Amino acid sequence: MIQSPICELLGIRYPLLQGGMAHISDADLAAAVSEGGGLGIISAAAGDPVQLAQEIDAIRAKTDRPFGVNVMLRGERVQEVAQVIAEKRVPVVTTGAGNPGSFVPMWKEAGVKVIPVVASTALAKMMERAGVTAVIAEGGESGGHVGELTTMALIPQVCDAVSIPVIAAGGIADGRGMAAALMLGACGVQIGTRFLTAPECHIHPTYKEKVLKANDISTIVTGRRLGHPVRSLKTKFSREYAKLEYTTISDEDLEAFAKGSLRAAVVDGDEKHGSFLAGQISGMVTKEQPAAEIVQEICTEAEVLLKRGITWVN
Ligand code: TUI
Repeated sequence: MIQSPICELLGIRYPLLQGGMAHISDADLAAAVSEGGGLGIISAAAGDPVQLAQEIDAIRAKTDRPFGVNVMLRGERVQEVAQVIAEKRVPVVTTGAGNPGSFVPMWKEAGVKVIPVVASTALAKMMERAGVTAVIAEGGESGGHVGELTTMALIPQVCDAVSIPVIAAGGIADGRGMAAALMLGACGVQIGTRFLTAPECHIHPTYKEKVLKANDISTIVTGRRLGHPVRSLKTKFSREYAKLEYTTISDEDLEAFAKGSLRAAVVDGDEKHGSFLAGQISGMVTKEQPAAEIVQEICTEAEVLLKRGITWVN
């Protein structure tokens, strides 16, 4: 059994976190992951503090195990969302798409363990100085908002830069990826895309179908022009957006073109207007599988690989 320092730190059985996917990760998915021995994470990206409080109550009704809430720092009503997390004394908070520095003291005071997502060594070091519990270093293979570096390049550099635990994310879908991340110095992994096809993940069936049909070159990064690159599945919408970025369209019109696209994908399965966020490993997601089984399968696979080592090394 793989037991790393973050298991004890977070009170979990397996060092595997489920990504807090915007408009996707709810109490059902997060509870299933936490019950399976990982850390389930609810997304607060919808920016509705009342709904977040309900989701927190819902997961507490489903499981006694630890869970987390993810705050998308570019999202709406971030201050109120941050306050709900402190008031509800959520066990763990993860953050994405920015620097959560101003919220760290409030969360720490409330006993919330803070684990920011970083895409560079600079932010990782700043976060360590702010007193966070650990960092998630996320490579650009991931779905959604992406940084510039790959997981392969980012993880060892972040591990060298800080002394707190580093959790790897981006491009990890199975035990091979997990074992590799641990060899790079990470003490755990965060996985998003693989959970999209779990029965506890309530996205539109078209979204699931698109992930299941994806291959290695099915994703595209758009949004660089506006400073927030996002990886999604190639669709009519994402290809059109990619083209528009290189035209004289105004930033406002470009932004308006993508408004509501996450909900259009998740809720409506709308291929014309939807942004189906997914990582480069979508091609490795080939079946529907319960979330708890995913957690256990990945960790068992990694354990076997790490124990066996590489057979041609004497
Ligand atoms: O945040 C994510 N992934 C996301 S957020 C999201 S919602 C969204 N909706 C519409 C448009 C764009 C996004 C979907 N997926 N992952 C964590 C992550 N954080 N990846 C990269 C970063 C990051 C990048 C730069 C974190 C910090 C950072 O620092 C810059 C700064 O502000 O200092």
